[in-house]
Amino acid sequence: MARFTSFLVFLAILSWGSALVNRPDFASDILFLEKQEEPSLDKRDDVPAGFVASPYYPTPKGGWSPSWSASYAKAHLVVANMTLAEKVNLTTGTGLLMGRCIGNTGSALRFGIPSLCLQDSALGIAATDNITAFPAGITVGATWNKALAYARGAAIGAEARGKGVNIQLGPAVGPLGRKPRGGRNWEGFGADPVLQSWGGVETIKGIQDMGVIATIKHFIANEQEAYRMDIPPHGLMKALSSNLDDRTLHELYAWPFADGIRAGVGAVMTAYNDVNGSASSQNSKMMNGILKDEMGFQGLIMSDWLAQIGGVSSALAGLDMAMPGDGSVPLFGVAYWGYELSTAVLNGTVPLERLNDMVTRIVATWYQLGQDVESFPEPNFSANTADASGPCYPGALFSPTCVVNEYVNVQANHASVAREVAREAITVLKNDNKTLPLLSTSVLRVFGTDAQKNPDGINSCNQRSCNKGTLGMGWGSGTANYPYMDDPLTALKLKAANVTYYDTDSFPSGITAATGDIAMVFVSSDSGENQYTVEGNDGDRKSDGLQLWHKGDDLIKAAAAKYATVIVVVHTVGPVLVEAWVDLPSVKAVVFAHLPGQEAGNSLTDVLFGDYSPSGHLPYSIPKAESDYPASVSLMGFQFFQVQDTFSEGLYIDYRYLNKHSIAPRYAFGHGLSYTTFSKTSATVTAGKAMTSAPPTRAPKGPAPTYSEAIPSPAEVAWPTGFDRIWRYLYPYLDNPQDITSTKAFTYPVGYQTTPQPDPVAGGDQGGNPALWDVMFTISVKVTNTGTVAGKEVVMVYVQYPTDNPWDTPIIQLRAFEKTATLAARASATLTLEITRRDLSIWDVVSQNWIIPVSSSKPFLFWIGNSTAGLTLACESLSKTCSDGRTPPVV
Ligand SMILES: *[C@@H]1O[C@H](CO)[C@@H](O)[C@H](O)[C@H]1NC(C)=O
Ligand SMILES: *[C@@H]1O[C@H](CO)[C@@H](O)[C@H](O)[C@H]1NC(C)=O
Ligand SMILES: *[C@@H]1O[C@H](CO)[C@@H](O)[C@H](O)[C@H]1NC(C)=O
Ligand SMILES: *[C@@H]1O[C@H](CO)[C@@H](O)[C@H](O)[C@H]1NC(C)=O
Ligand SMILES: *[C@@H]1O[C@H](CO)[C@@H](O)[C@H](O)[C@H]1NC(C)=O
Ligand SMILES: *[C@@H]1O[C@H](CO)[C@@H](O)[C@H](O)[C@H]1NC(C)=O
Ligand SMILES: *[C@@H]1O[C@H](CO)[C@@H](O)[C@H](O)[C@H]1NC(C)=O
Ligand SMILES: *[C@@H]1O[C@H](CO)[C@@H](O)[C@H](O)[C@H]1NC(C)=O
Ligand SMILES: CC(=O)N[C@H]1CO[C@H](CO)[C@@H](O)[C@@H]1O
Repeated sequence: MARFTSFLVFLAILSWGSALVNRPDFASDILFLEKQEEPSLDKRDDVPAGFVASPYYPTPKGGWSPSWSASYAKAHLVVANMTLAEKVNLTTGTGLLMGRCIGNTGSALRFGIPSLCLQDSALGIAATDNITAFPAGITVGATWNKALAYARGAAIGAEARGKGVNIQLGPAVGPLGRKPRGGRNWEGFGADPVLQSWGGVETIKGIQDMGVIATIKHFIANEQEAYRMDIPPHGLMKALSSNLDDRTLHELYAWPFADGIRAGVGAVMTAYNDVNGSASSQNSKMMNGILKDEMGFQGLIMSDWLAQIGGVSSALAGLDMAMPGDGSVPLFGVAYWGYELSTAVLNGTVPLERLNDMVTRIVATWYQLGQDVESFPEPNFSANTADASGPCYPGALFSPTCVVNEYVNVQANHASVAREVAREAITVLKNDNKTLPLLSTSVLRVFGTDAQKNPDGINSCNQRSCNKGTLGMGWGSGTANYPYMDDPLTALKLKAANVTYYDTDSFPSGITAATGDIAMVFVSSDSGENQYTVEGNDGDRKSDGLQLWHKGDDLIKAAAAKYATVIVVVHTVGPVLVEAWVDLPSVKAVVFAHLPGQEAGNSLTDVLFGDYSPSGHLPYSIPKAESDYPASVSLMGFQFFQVQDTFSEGLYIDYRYLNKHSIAPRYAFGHGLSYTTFSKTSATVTAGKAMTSAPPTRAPKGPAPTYSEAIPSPAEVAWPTGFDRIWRYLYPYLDNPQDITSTKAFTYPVGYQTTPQPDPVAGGDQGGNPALWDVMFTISVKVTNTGTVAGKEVVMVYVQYPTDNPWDTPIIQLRAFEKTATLAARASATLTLEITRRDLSIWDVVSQNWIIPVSSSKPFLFWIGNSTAGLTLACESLSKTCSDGRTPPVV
């Protein structure tokens, strides 16, 4: 119980109050409001006018996608022979702290299916030892390197497997980064759906190639931390409602999920927030409709931890796995599923067909990832303690003792992958007079507590919930323990002979700067998950905003007043404002190192001293003022009953908004300097599939497994004789199952039906209609290193719609990118980039389909560059010609 976190205790105590209140059982407010007898605290406010939480029933069954048919065939045989208890076991977690992992399902050992181990995080194996603390997602985004994203994913997958993790809880592609202050943006890859998609897809492929189930999360529109849950610390309020329109949902927030599903991701995790007033864990439109029908998702949907707020409602809306199993109050042995799901099946309220689909999806995913092999380890670590032995079930009052930690070292050579990602993410925003790279003879005066490891211990703050020492990751569940921290100061001392460190965030008095001395100032901006408030920031960057923490602006200004040459190194979760100092004459260089994880030091000096030319590019824009963003992306404060967060900016986030309003950013999305220069020549565009406004008609769904629908015998969920039960552990069993009868007809949600919906036109296979990924245009461009040192260049393609496009659409949108290998001076390489049907389409809410605004007279323009700024080279869709020297489409 050593790591029994304060959060959990806090949660258990405070949520007792809300436990006394029943939870809504239906998937939408509108429906829920009809249940007059429910206590008023459960009432959700109406969503703003114009938003609807429409019902979508029943849950489409999994198993019809050809790429999953072998796994579903195996699952079918097994599930057909399972008892009700075995089925319920696999759908429900055993309870918080009721097993070694963050989440543990019940088992079905008769079929060789163990308790499945679910473990955070998106950047490594959380809460354990002998692992690698990889750079965060935002750092991967800044590399713009798909191969590196894959390598990191594969390394995370290998570590998960080595520890016996069945389901890794990453990658995070939601939040998308709509709100620059949002607390968990850094777990994802950047404030653009295409960049976010690639990060997610390559991570999924990497993890799953190691036989570990990846989890894409958090579905969906989870864009701020405060008020995200309808439990404490925010009192007895409903979780906030993200209210967004269908087109914005499709073109921004759901886009990376569609790609992740197309890549075959095994699991999706819901968000805490409501969407249009209906909780994500029981939103039938989102789970049944969008994920399972339109996107053809074949795997399992799990709740975020304690995000489930109703049993029957979540089952009918498409949830497949309840995590960690507990109902609204953890650690009391109370659940919405487990024994309650057994009841709901026996009394006929939840159709057995739905339970069979849940279990088939879970078992098929287990087969799909090849986890039925002997060699897949059982968990050999504990997320609950660092001790070798301890209670097997720390959440129980009395627990047997187990060997819980075997300290298996799973690091292999992953430190080099981590270092490569951290290095390639390093983004040089400014480098006047070639101040960088430094020489080993440079005299360095280093300022800022961020330059060296946390003196209290690198893991001294629970889930990194402090900003002390080098900032390698944000805080919360999206973290991992550092096995070590290679900090910048140590690395600088290895490279330069004359380094003096001032371990302070306020500029020391009495400093004299000798001619030629270089001041290097380390500053940071942190954020994380809402269960911790760090220096006034409750997850989101509430108190510090987009300013540097610890008065970093003042430290830089003071250094700039003394030294002729100042280099600023920023460790940050997202955009920070640099206006206070960036134009000071002595601030010669600005380097964003993002969140490098354990490899913060040598990865930085690799670039600072010129062993590698920088090739990181910003995964977001840096504006001149926070007011340059739309007001609707500010953090939402308290509102009675429920916070209504309306996405009124629609498609216009980050550069899409700045461009629309001709607001020049300080540093554009994609900006990043190199020690060399590149030219882009010989651009060509060739047409692929013929342009038609609508995609070819989808194929109908194939068959899914079917089972007997007879309600099982109550005896299947009776306690086995002589069963040694653990108090508070969640079981599928009932004391008197034979007594369960359907006493009154169940009032199903409005819109509930058991007849399948017609196949959505936009669906067809995993991700959607396969034709959406047809290549419509192929662009190629020759990149030449025109400078004197080796380096890598990123080529981005931004699509501009025809000028007669009737839909209000952002001026330019990133649609493809590629990065060269290292190019020696004067060397060149030709990159090929593909533009798909979806890349040219808008989501038409009327036809519920992706439509290309085909024009016979006005072309699509494909802008080729390395950021949104200074685009002058473009290819045209109609003439198939490319030309340089054009007027940039945006400032
Ligand atoms: C939310 O409401 C908007 C506006 O009516 C609608 O376009 C959208 O489809 C709704 N989303 C969901 C998930 O119900
Ligand atoms: C399921 O039961 C049938 C007969 O009832 C048997 O033939 C089959 O092998 C069983 N399958 C498994 C996986 O146990
Ligand atoms: C359900 O899972 C638990 C372990 O979590 C196990 O003890 C029990 O035997 C399982 N029940 C069945 C019917 O397999
Ligand atoms: C069936 O059981 C579930 C779970 O206890 C309950 O929510 C539901 O109301 C019950 N249905 C009927 C008709 O009693
Ligand atoms: C890593 O594992 C070894 C045993 O192989 C153990 O001695 C060591 O304490 C572990 N490291 C940590 C940080 O727990
Ligand atoms: C670069 O250095 C030259 C002289 O060494 C100086 O005139 C110029 O202002 C410097 N430029 C910047 C941007 O610092
Ligand atoms: C470091 O540089 C300073 C000049 O800034 C010089 O006075 C000092 O002697 C140097 N120290 C060493 C060890 O070279
Ligand atoms: C970015 O593109 C511009 C224009 O082609 C080029 O001059 C510059 O060298 C490129 N910069 C980087 C860092 O690749
Ligand atoms: C309990 C268990 O299965 N422990 C395993 C943990 O992983 C190591 C290495 O794969 C195995 O040797 C242990 O048996």
